[in-house]
Amino acid sequence: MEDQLRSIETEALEAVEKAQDKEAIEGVKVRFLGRKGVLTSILKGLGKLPREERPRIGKLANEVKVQIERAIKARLKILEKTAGPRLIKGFDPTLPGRSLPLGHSHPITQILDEVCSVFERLGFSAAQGPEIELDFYNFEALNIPPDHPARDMQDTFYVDDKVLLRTHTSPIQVRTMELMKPPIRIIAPGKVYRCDSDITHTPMFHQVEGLMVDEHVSFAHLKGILTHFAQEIFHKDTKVRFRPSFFPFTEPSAEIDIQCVICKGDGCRVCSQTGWLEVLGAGLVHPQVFRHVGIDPEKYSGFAFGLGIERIAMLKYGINDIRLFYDNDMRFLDQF
Ligand code: 2NL
Repeated sequence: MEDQLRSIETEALEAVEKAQDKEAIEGVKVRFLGRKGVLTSILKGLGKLPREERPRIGKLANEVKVQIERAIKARLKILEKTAGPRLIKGFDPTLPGRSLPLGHSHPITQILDEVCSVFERLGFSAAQGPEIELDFYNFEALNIPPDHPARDMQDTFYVDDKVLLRTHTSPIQVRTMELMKPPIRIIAPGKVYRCDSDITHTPMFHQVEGLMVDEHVSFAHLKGILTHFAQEIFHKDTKVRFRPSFFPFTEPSAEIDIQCVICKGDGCRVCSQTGWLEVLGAGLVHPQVFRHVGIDPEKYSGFAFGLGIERIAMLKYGINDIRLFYDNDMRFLDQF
């Protein structure tokens, strides 16, 4: 068996060297490595050998296979280099064809997918909901009272006094809590709408919110998961800082900064000389929110967070005008 393998190797390597074109190489490949090839039939017959012989012969057969493959690759390379253009009536069929322009997903979609996949790897499932929402799911259930500034006509697009375009993706999470019993671990990606437009705001932008509800969920879980998130999206050594903040729907609340990706904390224009960039808002779900959806705040606790995708994309790529994402200028979009 061993001798047979050796002579197959010699024979194959000679055949490879003799081959003058791609077709000949293909023939050698079929003869030795193909489905009905010499080597394949040996590998198939391994089972018939005495048990103690199998590993050694198997290994040798594999080595021979690798040698032949390597020789074929090397020979193809040489043939490619030496093959001159073959003219057929003034037309060279070996010239490469004209390539068709190949599209790709929008940079915002790319970041959105990336953010979602970080949380999906941690066991969060993506949930969906309507972009045209009821006031109850967008504000009321989130402990945002009727006179709260966030409801101001200047920020919210109203359809009528009870119906509006969602201003964040929180209503997805409110709806999920209404339908599901804890444990809950979801992310809510999607489009949101606010009446605002300048170099850092567009009337439509993308948000990802997240929610984890169970018994004994603590601020420590929030810190661990969001630190991991920042280090996956930016850099594995990214420094993060949790600052006390306020949201009507969480208590306590925090804003999360990463060390400036541009100046690494020294202070620059992007971070307004602070060395830090705000990337997330988060907190422990307010008991009043739990009561609105019928979850017992004595038994369960949870954390929630929210982030703007455009903002993450701008920081990650050093883009200073958000409107570039929506001008549909291919010279800009094709860079991603
Ligand atoms: C930010 C802040 C945040 C949440 C969103 C949330 C959702 C439910 C209950 C409680 Cl259903 N909280 N979401 C919590 C804290 C912050 O987003 O700056 N977003 C861009």
